[in-house]
Amino acid sequence: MPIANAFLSAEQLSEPEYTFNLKAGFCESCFMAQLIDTVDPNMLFHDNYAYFSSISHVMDQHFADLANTISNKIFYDETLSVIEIGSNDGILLEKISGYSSNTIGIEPSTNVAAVARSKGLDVISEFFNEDLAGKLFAEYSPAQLVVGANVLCHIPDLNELARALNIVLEDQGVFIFEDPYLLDIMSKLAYDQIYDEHFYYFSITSLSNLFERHGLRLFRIEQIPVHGGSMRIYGCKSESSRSVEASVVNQLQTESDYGLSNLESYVAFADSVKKSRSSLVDLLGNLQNEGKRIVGYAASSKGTVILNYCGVGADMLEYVCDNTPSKQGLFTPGTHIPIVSIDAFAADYPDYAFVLAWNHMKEISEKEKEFHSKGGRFITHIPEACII
Ligand code: DWN
Ligand code: SAH
Repeated sequence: MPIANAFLSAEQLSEPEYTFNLKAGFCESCFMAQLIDTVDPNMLFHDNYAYFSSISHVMDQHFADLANTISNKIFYDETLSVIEIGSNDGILLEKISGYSSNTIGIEPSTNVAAVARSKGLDVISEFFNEDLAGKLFAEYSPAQLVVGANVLCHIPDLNELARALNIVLEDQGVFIFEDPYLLDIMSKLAYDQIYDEHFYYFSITSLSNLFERHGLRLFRIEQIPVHGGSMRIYGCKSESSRSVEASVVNQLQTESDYGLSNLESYVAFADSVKKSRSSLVDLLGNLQNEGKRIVGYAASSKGTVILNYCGVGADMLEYVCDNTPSKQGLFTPGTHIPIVSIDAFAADYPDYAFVLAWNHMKEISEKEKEFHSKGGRFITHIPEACII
């Protein structure tokens, strides 16, 4: 599998592409689902990171709501700092800064961090780790909150991450993370969440085990609909005065009932993924045989997984359109399909658009009413291959 966000220029098409063995495993001791072979984070998060969080209106509203929740329910001392890990182009950091003047973003991908800085935000371009935690503690006040969206699963050494949290957090401080949720991935067959940047696929069971090893604990969880099904976790130091809420206990039971701690559940998932691939390939192949024009919609990281795993290439999809200006003019990793603007899509509608960011289906279909009204149809593979 190529690196999911390593989109290629025309010149790079003739050069060899870096690939790695994409394999997910499951630990029968701590119940963590994770990648077996991993890619060095420096190859993933750098000065040309392809994903700009602010491309989605729905995500913008989601983060406005999160900032509001944080300021109402979590902040307890305005002299303490607030740290956001993986602040990207500042989509959440900017909103939190509206409620706290002592806010700092940590973002190793320098190109997206530069966008956040251009909004006047304070961002350190480094990986969050134990070393940086020590520096933050020395230079800023202890943290009343460490928050991160879609970043915890991007950090290969979670034991170090937990140690770093212990360093920066004030004794009553809170951490909040939201990431794709394993139970959603398994129940929706969202195997495209499995790629290089996502080192882990979290359950409340595996996260509780991780944090308990480090004198930390979860006290609240909330299931949220973004990115196809995510979990927001609230945690604190073990000795904090916050009591564990029913949401945590109930979810542990739900996971146990589902069989998230049993290897058989993962073997069954792997079988279902293979069937999902076959039905998608059949659907696309039949449409192609009927002479239909099919394109991809959204050059997402997940799209790289679907296209490469299912063997869907430039012979099947005319192009992939995407609203990120810096992706346009490039080619998809591994499959080398040209990426064009949404304007190019609108200028000459195809018969079908295969949505490679199914998590944004609602937002995309609302934007593309005209495509639909002119007879165009979307294809999705989640939870099963179908035309909508
Ligand atoms: O975890 C991660 C999430 C938060 O973002 C990262 N590892 C990388 C990235 O994953 P992704 O690339 O799969 O993210 P999305 O948000 O599912 O994909 C968005 C892509 O879709 C972007 O390239 C923009 C495009 N898009 C579009 O063309 N029109 C998105 C929307 C909402 C649209 O209306
Ligand atoms: N929080 C944003 C961005 C998610 S993409 C959102 O939800 O939309 C993941 C981001 O985490 C990238 O911008 C990446 O550069 C950053 N990241 C990866 N590893 C990190 C680490 N160790 N510390 C801080 N940020 C990291």
